[in-house]
Amino acid sequence: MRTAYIGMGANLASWAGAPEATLAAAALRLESLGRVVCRSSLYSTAPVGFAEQPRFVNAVVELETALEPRELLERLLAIEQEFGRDRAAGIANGPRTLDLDILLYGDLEIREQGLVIPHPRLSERAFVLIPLNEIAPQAVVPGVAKTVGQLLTKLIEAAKAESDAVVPVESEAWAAR
Ligand code: PH2
Ligand code: MG
Ligand code: MG
Repeated sequence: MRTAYIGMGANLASWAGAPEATLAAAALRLESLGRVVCRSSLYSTAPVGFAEQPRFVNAVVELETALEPRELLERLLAIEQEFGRDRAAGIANGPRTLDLDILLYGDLEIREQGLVIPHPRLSERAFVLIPLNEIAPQAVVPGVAKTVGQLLTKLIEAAKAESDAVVPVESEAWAAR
């Protein structure tokens, strides 16, 4: 048995309903792949990578599974399809009814065609790290040898450093009154 963390995302309605309802129904379907040990809260998140699309709902679940990574991936893709995911029609990073990504799979590092674990953009994505940190702050991310909590702290620091929305202004005239 291995512990895998599965990232879930949706920003289009499916037959199950709005993205929240899709994620709830899909989390139940994940029970067919192992044991869903815990689930993060749901988060409404700004789209990353392609801005002109609806906000996403994201969550992460912890799955204890006996499936090998490749088999797990195939089964996740099949569940995406059950919920109406049409990869052929979709644009990269574009809107989707359901996205299920393997974020971590035990302490394994895999780099194969179509299967990269840990998820290659895990460290840059707050919509992944925040829900993952909620349920597994101590999980170690192989390859970078940092915990999820440490990666989130780093991401927050980097975001603060880059943000120019509100920055202090040094002014002698202002200081002199
Ligand atoms: N997924 C993407 C691209 N951009 N943005 C948010 N907020 N949430 C996602 O799940 C997401 C995204 C590609 O998988
Ligand atoms: Mg994804
Ligand atoms: Mg995906």
